[in-house]
Amino acid sequence: MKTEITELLGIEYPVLQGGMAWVANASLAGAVSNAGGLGIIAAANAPVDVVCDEIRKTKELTSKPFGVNIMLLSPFADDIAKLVIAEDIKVVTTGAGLPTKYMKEWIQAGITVIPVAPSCGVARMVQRSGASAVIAEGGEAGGHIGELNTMALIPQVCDAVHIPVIAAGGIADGRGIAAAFMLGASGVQMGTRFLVAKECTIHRTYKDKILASKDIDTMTTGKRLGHPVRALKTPFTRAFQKNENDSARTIEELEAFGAGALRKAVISGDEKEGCFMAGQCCGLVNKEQTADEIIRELMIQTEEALIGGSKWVK
Ligand code: TUI
Repeated sequence: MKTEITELLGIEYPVLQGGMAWVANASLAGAVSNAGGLGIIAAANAPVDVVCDEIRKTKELTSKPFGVNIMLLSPFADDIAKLVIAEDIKVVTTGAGLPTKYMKEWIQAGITVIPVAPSCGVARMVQRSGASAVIAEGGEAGGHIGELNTMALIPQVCDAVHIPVIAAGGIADGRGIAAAFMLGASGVQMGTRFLVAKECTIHRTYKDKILASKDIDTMTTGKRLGHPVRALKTPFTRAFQKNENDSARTIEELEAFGAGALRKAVISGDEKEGCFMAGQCCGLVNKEQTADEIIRELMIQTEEALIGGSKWVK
């Protein structure tokens, strides 16, 4: 499948794997890249040496292109920004903020920069600072999200910028990919579907919860902190919501309550204190497959949906 995105990134299929914090490591990224998509390592809140290790491991696992996602709220973002240049990383995606101050140096180093934008304004800003493409992520996505949903966001971002648009948020199968193309995107980014990839090393409980989840099983918390996060409904997210609605709780108390919760879900499958981030499409994710099987199935379904769509045309 050839699109502006496969050409830009030198990959076979227009599928990027989300840069999921604590989840997207060398094992997953290497497998997705080997399957013809773009595997992405998440720098998350990790220090440079940890991210560097994952980069080196990924280089051993695949000779195909892969990317690094920089979470801009990370205390180590400045260091990771330098690391991607030193390690000759070809593709950088960013999330949770504006990467403006790093753009010049990255572009000079020949890096293809693809920031996440939750709105047209942010998409225009990153285009102006030299982004090669933009990931327009709707609020159906798991993790830290913006306000708009994918269906409304994608066509508006496509109209707002001239760089290629990658759709994210709520996409888990070929119908979603075909729909994203219809809205004007030339690629997709998927996170939740890859949580249950065989090469994804998250705790067994996290995978089982995704496999068992249905449409209404996610919720958002953290609006009061200025960074809403979508995750599976669990005792933790319900307790967080209760604290958030309690005006006696300070921002600091809330931050402390949430600290480390994603790690607890990923590493120890802790159902009481873990935050199991997931998108609204979790109900579509019902089986474990290798990254290769996932991407092959997605591409067959996408082709079927795109060809099938012509039945509406007289
Ligand atoms: O970044 C994500 N998803 C994430 S990051 C993350 S780690 C985290 N955990 C707890 C709290 C905060 C972060 C878990 N999931 N997706 C991409 C994304 N970027 N979503 C929204 C944005 C975004 C928001 C504002 C991008 C740019 C932006 O710019 C405007 C501004 O004011 O900075």
